[in-house]
Amino acid sequence: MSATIEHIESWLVDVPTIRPHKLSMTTMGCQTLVIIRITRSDGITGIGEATTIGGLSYGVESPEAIKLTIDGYLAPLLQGQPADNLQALLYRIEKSVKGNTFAKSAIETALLDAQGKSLGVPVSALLGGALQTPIPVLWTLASGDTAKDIAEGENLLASRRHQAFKLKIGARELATDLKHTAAIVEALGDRASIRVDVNQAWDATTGAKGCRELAAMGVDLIEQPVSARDNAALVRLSQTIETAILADEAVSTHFDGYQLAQQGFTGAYALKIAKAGGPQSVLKLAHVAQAAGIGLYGGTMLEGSVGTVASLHAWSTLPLAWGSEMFGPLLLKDDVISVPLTFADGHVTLPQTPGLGIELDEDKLRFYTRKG
Ligand code: MUC
Ligand code: MG
Repeated sequence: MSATIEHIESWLVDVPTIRPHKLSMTTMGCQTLVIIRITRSDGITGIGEATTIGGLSYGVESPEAIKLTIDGYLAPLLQGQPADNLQALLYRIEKSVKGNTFAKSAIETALLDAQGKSLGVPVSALLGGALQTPIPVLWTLASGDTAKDIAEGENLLASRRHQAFKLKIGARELATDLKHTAAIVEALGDRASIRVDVNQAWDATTGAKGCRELAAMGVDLIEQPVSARDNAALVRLSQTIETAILADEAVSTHFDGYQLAQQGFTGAYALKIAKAGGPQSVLKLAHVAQAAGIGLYGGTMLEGSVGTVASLHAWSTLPLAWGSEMFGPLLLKDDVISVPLTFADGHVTLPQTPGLGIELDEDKLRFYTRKG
C-alpha cells in the first residue's frame, strides 16, 4: 500500500539579521521563517519554508497568516491522502484554495523534499535535472549608509564571496538616491556588476528620469522602478531605457508573466518561489518568460536556508541570464539547518543528496521558535 500523508507541523521562527536591512518600504532587523514538516505514514519527512518581508509591507500574506493558512486549510486537505503523487496533491490544493502562494510554496517544497527522499533523487532531478549546480549569487548592499555600503562591498570583493551587488533605493529623494548609487558605481563598478531595486517607489515621471540617469552612470539592471499596478509605465521603461528592467512585484505567477509579455515588456523577470507557489510552480513562469524572450533571474523573498535551497533546485534547471540573489541565509545571524550552504567565488553550491539535501537542526529550531 502506498504511503499517506500523516501530519503537518509548522513553526514561526524569528532569526535576527546581521545588520538592519533597509528597503524602500521597511527596515528589517529580524526575519520570520515559517518552517513546516510533513510526515508520511512510511516515516519519510519533508521540510519546507515560507518567508515574506517586513510583516505586510511587501506581500499580502503575513508570517502569522501563512501559518494559519497551512494549519487550518492546506494541512487538512493533505492529511490521509496518498503521498506519492505530487501533481494530484497540488491539484487538490489548487481547486480549494485561491491565492496564498507563500503558504502553498512551503507545502510544495515539503512535498518535493519528501518525494525526492522517497525516490532517492535530489529535488532538481524531480524538476527535470540541473543545468548548473554552483549558482551565481549577488549580495544586497542596504545598510542605508553610502560609506558603510562601500566598505561592505570592498570586504566582500576582497574575500571573493560576491562579484555583483544590488542596492536598495527608493526610500529617499531621487537626487539623494542617485548620488548614493553614483558613489557606489564609482567605488566598486569596475570590479562588480551594480544593480538597483527601487521596490515600486517611483511614479512614472520620476521613473523615467531616474532610470535614464541610472543607465547613464552604468547600472546594469533596474528592478521594479514603478508600482506593480502601473505595468504601462514598466513596459515603456523596458522599451526606452538602455539598461535592462527587471520586473519583480509586477510578476508573481505565469498568468502575470504572460500578461506583461503580451503588453510588450522586454527585460527580465525576478522569479520567486513565494510569489508563484513553490519550486515547481515557479518554473511555469520561467517557461512563459523563455517563450517571450524575457531573461530569467533567481529572486529571493529573503528566505532562510530551507527556502533558499528549494529555490536553488528550481534555478538549477534554468539558464539564468542575470544569475540569482539567493544570499538570504547570509543576512541572518544564525541558521536552522545542520550544515550551512557554501558561498564562495560569487556562487552558492546546491546540495546533491536526495530531496532538498538538508536537515533541520532541532535545537536551533526550538531556540528560535516564537513562544506563545
Ligand atoms: C526584493 O524586493 O527583491 C531581495 C533582495 C533583497 O535585498 O530584498 C529582496 C526583496
Ligand atoms: Mg525586488
